[in-house]
Amino acid sequence: MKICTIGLGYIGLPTSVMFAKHNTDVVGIDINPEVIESLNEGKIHIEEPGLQEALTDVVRRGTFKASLQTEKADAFIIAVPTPNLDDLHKSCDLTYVLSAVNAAIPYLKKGNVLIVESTIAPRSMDDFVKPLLEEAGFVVGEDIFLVHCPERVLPGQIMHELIYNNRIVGGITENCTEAGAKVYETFVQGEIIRTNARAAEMSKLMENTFRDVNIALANELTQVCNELEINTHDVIEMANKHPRVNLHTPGPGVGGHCLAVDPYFIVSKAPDTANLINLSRQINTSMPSYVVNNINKLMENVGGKTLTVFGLTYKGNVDDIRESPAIEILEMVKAQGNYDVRAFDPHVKSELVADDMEEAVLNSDLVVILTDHNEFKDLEWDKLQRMTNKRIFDTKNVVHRKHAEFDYINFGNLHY
Ligand code: SAJ
Repeated sequence: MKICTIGLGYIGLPTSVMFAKHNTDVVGIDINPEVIESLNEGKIHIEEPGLQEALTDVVRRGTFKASLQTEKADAFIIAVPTPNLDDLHKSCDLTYVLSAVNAAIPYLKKGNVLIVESTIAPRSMDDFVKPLLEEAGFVVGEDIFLVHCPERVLPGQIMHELIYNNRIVGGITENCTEAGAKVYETFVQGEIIRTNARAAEMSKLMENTFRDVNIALANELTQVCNELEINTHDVIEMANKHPRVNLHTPGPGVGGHCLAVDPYFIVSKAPDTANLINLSRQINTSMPSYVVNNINKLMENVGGKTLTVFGLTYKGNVDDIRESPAIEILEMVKAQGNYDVRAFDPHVKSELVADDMEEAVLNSDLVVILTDHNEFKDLEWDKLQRMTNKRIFDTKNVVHRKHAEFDYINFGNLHY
């Protein structure tokens, strides 16, 4: 089998490499010439455990190559971004998906499978993708097998989850579903769940929406607890001892290209009905302001002038800053103009961050932890000794080992 993947980002590249590892010929397409060049030299352009070794192997074996130019194949897999549009309900922008489908069409032949892995709004396959193939003269379900197979892997664990997670395969027709399932049987060891395209679209969106709504509940709980002087984390720990309760973890907001995006795809398709989903988004997007208000209070009562932000990525142990609440908080405190603001993140290489921890905290009045990197769990306290005011504000409840000299303020149990 030969596979042509379109889009070599966080999902498309690991997926391509995984197929290539399992004796499939893969050509990966991307519009970025630098990405193509680097991949053909065997170098990855994103951080993901296990990916570099796997790429080196498949480039050496010649089962993977990257190219700017689409090629004929047996199956085409589209894994391009689907951002939010800048409209009232932040609906799903299908531009990249539809242009990838258009790029594949001239190379399609009878019997090919066309799979969309990108996260898309409900009904996108039926209402937008299928018509493009029909306009090109194909009968879907007879000539071309059209499938939505949403990616559901967790950044940081992609190489493992690609193999062991269950996979939802939703075809336009039953023939399509079967053809799609065969493609993934190449390496998937989880269950391959067969369904239709619409249910596959909605199921993927609801997985992330479930998490977003539950995080909103935890974030609301924190604010209520802080108002009533109750320790949120104690409450969560106790409540979660109940066999049917699973309260999520509060934090400075919800980031990444999934949870902060996907719920809007549902809201925009059913704006008068999806009320809880919409409200949860509002609660989670208000968290950066809540954090900044608390930073201001903490700085005010020591007359603080210098602030250090620890962690800019949207979650721990990744290098991804997309939709990161930490970046939003950094921008908000900078825009206020009240403090000299520094940032430190061992996973981010950018002019935004200081080179090392000691330099970032020199004369600082407050360190605010915004990301649960391992480096912050076990803080190297000796590197923080040159702070002016030794105060740590931990919005992720991440610091395991405390230090008697430092005033430790937990987000779920605020004191000023
Ligand atoms: N977060 C909290 N509290 C929590 C859990 C997470 O504040 O209790 C925050 C994180 O800090 C982060 C955001 O939520 O800012 C999202 O993090 P995440 O780890 O929940 O999710 P993602 O975006 O890295 O990956 C999710 C995964 N979905 C689910 O776990 C249901 C992944 O399986 C999906 O493949 C991915 O979205 C996607 O591509 O849709």
